[in-house]
Amino acid sequence: MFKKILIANRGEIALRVIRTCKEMGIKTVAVYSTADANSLHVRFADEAVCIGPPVSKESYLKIQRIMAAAEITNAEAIHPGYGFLAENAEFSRICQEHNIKFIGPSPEMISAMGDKSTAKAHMIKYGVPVVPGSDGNISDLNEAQKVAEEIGYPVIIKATAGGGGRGMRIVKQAADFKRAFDGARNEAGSAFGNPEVYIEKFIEEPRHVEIQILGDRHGYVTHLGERDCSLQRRHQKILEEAPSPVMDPELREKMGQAAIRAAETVNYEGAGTVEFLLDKNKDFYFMEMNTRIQVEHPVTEEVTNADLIKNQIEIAAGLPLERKPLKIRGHSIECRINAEDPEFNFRPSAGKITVFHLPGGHSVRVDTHAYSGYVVPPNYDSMIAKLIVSAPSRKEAIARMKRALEEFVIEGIKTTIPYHIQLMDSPGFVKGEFTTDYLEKHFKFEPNK
Ligand code: MV4
Repeated sequence: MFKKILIANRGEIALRVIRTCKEMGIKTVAVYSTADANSLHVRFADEAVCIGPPVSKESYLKIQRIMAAAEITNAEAIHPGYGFLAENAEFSRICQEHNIKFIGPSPEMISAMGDKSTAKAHMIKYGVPVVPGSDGNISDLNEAQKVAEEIGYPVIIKATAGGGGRGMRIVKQAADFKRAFDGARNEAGSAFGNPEVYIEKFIEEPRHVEIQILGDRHGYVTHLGERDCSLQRRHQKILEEAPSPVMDPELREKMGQAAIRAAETVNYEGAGTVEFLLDKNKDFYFMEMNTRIQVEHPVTEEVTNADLIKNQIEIAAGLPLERKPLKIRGHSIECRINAEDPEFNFRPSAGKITVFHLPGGHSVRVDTHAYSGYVVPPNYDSMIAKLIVSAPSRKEAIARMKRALEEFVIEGIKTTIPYHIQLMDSPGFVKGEFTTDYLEKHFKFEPNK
């Protein structure tokens, strides 16, 4: 096992990794920008190295500085968390070249799954269901229009290098195609340095259901059930839960086996997530594969009893996964608490937290790096806490979440807590009847309620 791990991240996920390392008897190295000098991940790590100024490009994204920090502290492995360098193939390769274990997949795997057309072609080859669409990327407008006609409108144009909805266009009718195609290619070109796009049938009002998988170096791949991540705003997840309210054991088995197949055929090593779109008829389609630990991993931990960070570290050290049948117990919900003002279109609300009182009690978990007196810097992601609850049933989990949200006191900045409190009473959410457009089309936050 590793004696020392460097965490190439900040905030709650850096703290999350440090906690598991401590429990495993592994020493930790934090890296931090000058904006994070007073952050808890710096305080709780055994050692800390300042790697630059607040702007991410000069600190958390600066590969040479992170490698230098690993070398001077003799770290044997690097955990990248999520975001920043977690899905950067070059970083994974540089770690390899320096004999530092990257706790995540190989550079080849990151590249293969990061390119959406390549990933989709792989899934087709191994019988994982995908949305009908073009055979790979299309750069010629006339050819693209022909394919769109064949598929039938509405269609969706997606950037192969895409993510977060950038370089993506929904096209309802042929008359709008040229504009959308040019727009998608331009946006993809400037956002990712790659203008290539592909075309798919647009699935209307789907759910976003993803399967957590783990693969070890010995060729064994298993899944830990699903998370329902349909509740999003502008491609930002707001609330996630496990299990999905629409899942049954048969569908879970089918989707789980599809995810395992997707990963097995590439000898996937580490923790990963296979995202699916689930339509009204409960047909599911591969969307993309994430080769990192995800923000919403705790809801899976709560219903399966796993420690996914421990799994990642053991897999990276070459240990075999324990082979045991999947057991899902109860229900878990995560609310993302962001430093944003829901009264003003979720505008960022950085600054000093004057009062920070955590909820507690039965089956309440809070993953956060914030505390009373903490200053939320304006430079990074606005998420300051994840409130995770579990209970025997979904109904009890919602009641517990509402109670915990009401206990949570954060003063000095605006947060999304009031938004979540109202969501707990929203009829569609309570019934478990919601799709990816629920928050933007069917739920309205009322500021003065
Ligand atoms: C789709 C889709 C409908 N049909 N693909 C959004 C981000 C990117 N990962 C893929 N996305 C979508 N792909 C087809 N063929 C709808 C979306 C989509 C979406 C997916 C999951 C969660 C929220 C979403 C919000 C808007 C669009």
